[in-house]
Amino acid sequence: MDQGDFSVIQNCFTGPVGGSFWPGVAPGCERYDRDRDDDVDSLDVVEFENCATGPGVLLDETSLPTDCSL
Ligand SMILES: [Ca+2]
Repeated sequence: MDQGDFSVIQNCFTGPVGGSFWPGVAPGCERYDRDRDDDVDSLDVVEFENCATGPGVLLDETSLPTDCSL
C-alpha cells in the first residue's frame, strides 16, 4: 500500500455519514470501509495508513506492519 492506493481511498472518502450519491460506500470502495460501518471516514483512513508499506511495496499478509490489521 502506497500513495497510489491513498489516491483511491481519497476518491472513496465519504465522511462519517456515508456517501451522498450511494447508500454507504460506492461500488469498488467496500474494502476501504475497514470497520464495516458503511462509510469511509477518518477512522478508516487511519486503519489504512497503519498498513502502508511504501512505494511499490506489496503488503505481505504474513508479515504485517506493527499496527496493521486486516
Ligand atoms: Ca467505515
